[in-house]
Amino acid sequence: MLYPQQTATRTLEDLSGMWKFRAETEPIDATKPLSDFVWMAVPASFNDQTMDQKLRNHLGYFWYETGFNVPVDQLNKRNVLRFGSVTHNAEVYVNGKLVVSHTGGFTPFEVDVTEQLVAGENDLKVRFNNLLDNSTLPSAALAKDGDKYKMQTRFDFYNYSGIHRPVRLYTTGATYLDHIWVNYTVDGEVTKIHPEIHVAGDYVTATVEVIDEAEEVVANSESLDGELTIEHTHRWQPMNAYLYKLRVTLRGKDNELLDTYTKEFGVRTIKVENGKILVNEKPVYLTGFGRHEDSLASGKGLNMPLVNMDYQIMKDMGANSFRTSHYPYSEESMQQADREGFLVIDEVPAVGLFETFNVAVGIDMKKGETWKHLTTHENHKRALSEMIERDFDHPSVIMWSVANEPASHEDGAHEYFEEMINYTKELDNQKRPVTVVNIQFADADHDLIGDLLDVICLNRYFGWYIDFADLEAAKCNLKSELEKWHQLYPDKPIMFTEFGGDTVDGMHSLLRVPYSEEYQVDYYKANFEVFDELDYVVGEQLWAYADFVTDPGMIRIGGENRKGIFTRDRKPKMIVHYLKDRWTNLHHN
Ligand code: GCB
Repeated sequence: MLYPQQTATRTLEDLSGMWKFRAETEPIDATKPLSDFVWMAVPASFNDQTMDQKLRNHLGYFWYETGFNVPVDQLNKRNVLRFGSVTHNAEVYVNGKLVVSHTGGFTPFEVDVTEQLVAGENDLKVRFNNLLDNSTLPSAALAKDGDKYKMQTRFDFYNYSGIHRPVRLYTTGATYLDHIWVNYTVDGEVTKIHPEIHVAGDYVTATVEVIDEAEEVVANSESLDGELTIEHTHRWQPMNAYLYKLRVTLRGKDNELLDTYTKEFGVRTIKVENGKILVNEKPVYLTGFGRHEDSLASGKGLNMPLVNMDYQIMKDMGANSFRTSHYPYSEESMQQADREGFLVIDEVPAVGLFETFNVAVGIDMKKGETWKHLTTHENHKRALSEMIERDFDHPSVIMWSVANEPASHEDGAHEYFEEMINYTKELDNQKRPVTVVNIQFADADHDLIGDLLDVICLNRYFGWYIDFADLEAAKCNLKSELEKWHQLYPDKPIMFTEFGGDTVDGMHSLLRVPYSEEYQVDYYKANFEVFDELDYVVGEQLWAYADFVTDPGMIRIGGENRKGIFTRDRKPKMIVHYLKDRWTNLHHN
């Protein structure tokens, strides 16, 4: 599936706007206009657009409705309806008829609706749910009490839902391109490209061109499976991006133009060797954050001005990377990450694969039987393949994260992840490194899957959930755990994908107590002191970039996780200035 594009052969219409919306509190007939609705902006989460608390917190099914007009000429084309994402589970109805269902809240899906469309006004309805259970990604415990759902999520962010990313109607001819992957190998300056291109329908001739940033055609081929060579390659470098375009054109009899599509890509290598992550054969040290798609009013909905602002803030601070914790981010933000040169760890929504998980990590949890009780296999594989299909050509993606903090210390974890990691490696022709982000419970003494990973990625909270307010003990324990990991896997790089402590902006303390901005500074300095002594530590991604909304909870002040180094509205906490200084003076890269 390609990102929708207006080209000489394709039209594109964005159906964003104000749609009708309601909860399914009674049976709804898809052939009738929606009654008792409220207005909702699309794309966005529905939750924070309403003052109706019952609606905000409703668990179950919901409906959206909109109308759109189709000119009579457009009916001669192939019409495709495409959703950037619907969280978590969607059924789409066009003029009353079910046209597609999709499971998984963070990847795109599309459907050919040509048969269902009429000239003039058409009706579009989307039924979705915000329910998660033992089979879904993310994971939750779901029960039903009469006709009421009860859900206990196993993750630490608010379960925003709805149509989160753009809804578009695009057209193609009967012959169209529907998959392009730019496979390449690069040796010095010379890049050999063997694109993987799928076409539906018949064509007579094809051209494939590689275009550089000066809009010069630097390689071309007259067949879809021909080799293309860039003689003097301009590599895509971390924080110094360079993007090529691959333009594919199909023609029919009499040279008639059938389809044309242009896809951006970058040329870089990525490899793990001798305890280092190498980009373009050079070791990189990752600086940056775990983040969330989370903003005022939009919830988890696409908010490009904020994405852009965040990228500029991160660049200014000397951050060169982030993880898409805990789900694939929007296509638009990935495209922009390519252009800025960020190094991205791309994560599937496999968060909460830990049966007895509780947000209050300090609470002693008994060992569960996660791998006996979860039935996520099928959904996990689908989420991996949809993420890789979508994100394959992003040069920014340097590693796949197959899960965040699963119960990797429980029996059955090795079998489960061996299967998922092998599957990921089979799908990715680029053979990027693969990781599973490790939880503190599954420390070096208990984890069962470290041997499967290319990079050991640790989420550690010494000085917060463990050794609270005791940074001396935190440093000792952190160091001794790191030494154990290194002993176990001396050739594997180790990086931090999370570390942090809740900090209330504006709270100051001469005693530098936890929750104050002073403690956050001390906490990070203590962690950095340990990292800086160990050359096998190859990266530091703080938790988190900004405060974000969670379920209400005793340790979630104001319904937010406050570990951000910025508040939710991007006010800097004290640590920001220290970090900028550290990262802009780091000589690791
Ligand atoms: C974690 C999770 C993250 C939480 C964080 C916290 O380990 O991966 O989703 O938000 O801890 O702040 O507790």
